[in-house]
Amino acid sequence: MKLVVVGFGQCGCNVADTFYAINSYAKSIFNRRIEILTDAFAVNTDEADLGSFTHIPSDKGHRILIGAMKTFGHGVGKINVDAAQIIKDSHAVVTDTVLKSQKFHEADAVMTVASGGGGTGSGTIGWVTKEIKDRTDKPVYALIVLPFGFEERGNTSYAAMNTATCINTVHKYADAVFLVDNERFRKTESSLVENLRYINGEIVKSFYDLWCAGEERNPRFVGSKVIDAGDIKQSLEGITSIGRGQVGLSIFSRWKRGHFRQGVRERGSANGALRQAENNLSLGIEMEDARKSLTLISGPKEVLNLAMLEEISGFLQDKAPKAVIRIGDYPRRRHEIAVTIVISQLTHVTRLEALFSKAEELFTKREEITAETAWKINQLRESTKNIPVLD
Ligand SMILES: Nc1nc2c(ncn2[C@@H]2O[C@H](COP(=O)(O)OP(=O)(O)OP(=O)(O)O)[C@@H](O)[C@H]2O)c(=O)[nH]1
Ligand SMILES: [Mg+2]
Repeated sequence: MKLVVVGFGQCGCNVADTFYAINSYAKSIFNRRIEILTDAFAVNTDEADLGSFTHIPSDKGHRILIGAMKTFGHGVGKINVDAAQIIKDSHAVVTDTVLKSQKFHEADAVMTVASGGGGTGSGTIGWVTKEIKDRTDKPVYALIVLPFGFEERGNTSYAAMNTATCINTVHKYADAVFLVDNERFRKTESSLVENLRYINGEIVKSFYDLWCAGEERNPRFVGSKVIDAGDIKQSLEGITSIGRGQVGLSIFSRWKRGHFRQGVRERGSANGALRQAENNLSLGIEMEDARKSLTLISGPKEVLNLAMLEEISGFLQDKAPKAVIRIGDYPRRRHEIAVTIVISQLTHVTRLEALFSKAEELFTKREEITAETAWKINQLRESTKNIPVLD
């Protein structure tokens, strides 16, 4: 499956940049020689942020600065309402650039990416998602990054309020909304920069085999149950989570193949990768709330067998009895078994419900705080009304 990726705000641009990098890796003659992106774009109100990543080409057709007349290139400082206004005035620049990009016709879908917690990304992604959706037949998938837990604390957390309004908007227009919860990937001992780099890597890695599988042209690596763009489109709808797990195979395994114990070991590895994928899901969910699921198992051709697919399919049917289950294989990897799972059309997500109710509480509180602040400032002015001002 080939995508056009458009990142908004700092987080969105960083993730889009990581997608760009993995596409270059996939295309390399030393690797898969597969193209999974037709192009990638970065959109921001902050000029400095647009210069802070490395892979997306640095011409102004790929790194798009919006709202310069209003922000002077300095961002919107978490106020997503301002960003939403800016994109309403300048959305044509972004949408035209994406739709007129050279290989747009080759793309199977568009992916828009932003964090929920910032101002620019969360305020602009919804409008552009809507515009692209209105002007093309291709599906548009949004990827929203949820804030770390600490960012949502307090009575004035923009992170919670912005994320809630962002998801509410994007959910209305996108065909599917991938949610990635920063909190699920956090490494307490590492710096913030390392955390973000690690999370962006994990996000992009989890899509890698999935996008590659249907683009594979070398018959040696084409699965017997191929997952192509059609399967992926049918499997994605509404709130969606993705996860990936991988278990290494012993370097001696190819010589022991055929022995009954080796078969058991390999099935164990597939099982381990599946459990890891479940644990690594980008959003904490209950699988029974899903109505669609897609699984891709990737490993050496001789290792992938029907019994493995059957076992994984049985596991998913037990866990998500109301979901349509699609499963496929991709005989690509040599030294490991990797499993990617996509859980979609979720009907209930505790994390999201908690976030919406927290945001609602914060919006009410913010009105109270604004009214109280105005009253107190007025009082302060009153108390100085008999003191002369040096005009
Ligand atoms: N996973 C991940 N999260 C990020 C990254 N950068 C920022 N975040 C998260 O995104 C939120 C902040 O949003 P940003 O993307 O920095 O904000 P923005 O869209 O640029 O908006 P403004 O700077 O307010 O104009 C916080 O919740 C951060 O934890 C990143 O590279 N990766
Ligand atoms: Mg920013």
